[in-house]
Amino acid sequence: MPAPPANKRVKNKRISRNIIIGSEAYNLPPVGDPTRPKGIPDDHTKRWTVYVRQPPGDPDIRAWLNKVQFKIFNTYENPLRTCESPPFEVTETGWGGFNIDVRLHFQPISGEKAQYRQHFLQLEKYGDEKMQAMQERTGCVRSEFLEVVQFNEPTEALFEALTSESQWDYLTAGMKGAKKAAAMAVGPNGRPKRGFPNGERTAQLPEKGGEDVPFSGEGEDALIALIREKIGVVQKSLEEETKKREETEKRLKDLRAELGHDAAQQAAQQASGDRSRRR
Ligand code: SLL
Repeated sequence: MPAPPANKRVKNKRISRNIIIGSEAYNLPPVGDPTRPKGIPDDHTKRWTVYVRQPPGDPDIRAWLNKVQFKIFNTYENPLRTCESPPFEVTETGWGGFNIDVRLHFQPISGEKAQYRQHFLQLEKYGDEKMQAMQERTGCVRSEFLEVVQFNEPTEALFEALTSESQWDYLTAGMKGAKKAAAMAVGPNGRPKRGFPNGERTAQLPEKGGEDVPFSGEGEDALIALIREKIGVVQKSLEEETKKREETEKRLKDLRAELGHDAAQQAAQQASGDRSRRR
């Protein structure tokens, strides 16, 4: 099968993906503390990481995301940091928060231009008392936002990638044997997967059924045979009923004829009686 073209678009389709854009910051041990890492400027009080991640269990971000650039504060060395592959993150040390430009570059098959997001690097505690107590206890300040990326009328190649079962392969990548087989038998929605075991999508039913395979060619044949048998039963009883109806109709006709004859006589008698009484 040739690869779908990267310029043809799938009309009236929109596919969305969620990503998490966030940062986490930890206090550095103070200057003079033997555990403070060497080579960090004295005025730096935090170590932080800014990142783009996929929500756990979501389809593979790599299906559509090619690379991420983080534009950090311009006093840093090489402030435009490029991550060509996961993890899409930058770790640095510093003393203050600032806005970070996040540039999302899509896979070439998508034919999409880069998109921009912003994330404020939050270093200080924030939120309600309970939240700040937690930040104090763990020594970690985290700030995360869910971002949605929408693909309107994606290219055929991107559509293929965003609908492919292989987007979940990463979930079973580390598994082996029975565990992997069990995990692969169900899709991300917990239902048995459609298609062939090699992940090829198809409307074709698998030949044989099984515990995890409720619909199969075998099952379909059995169902057709059952339906044919029941059609036969219905046909037979229809014939019987038709015969009964014909018999009943015939009896009714005979009875009417008989009754008609009697009724006519009766009416005639009554009429003559009436006449005799009037006289
Ligand atoms: C702003 N909040 O947005 C201020 C500036 C800059 C923080 C914050 C160290 C940088 C370095 C650092 O943490 N800078 O060492 O280059 O205007």
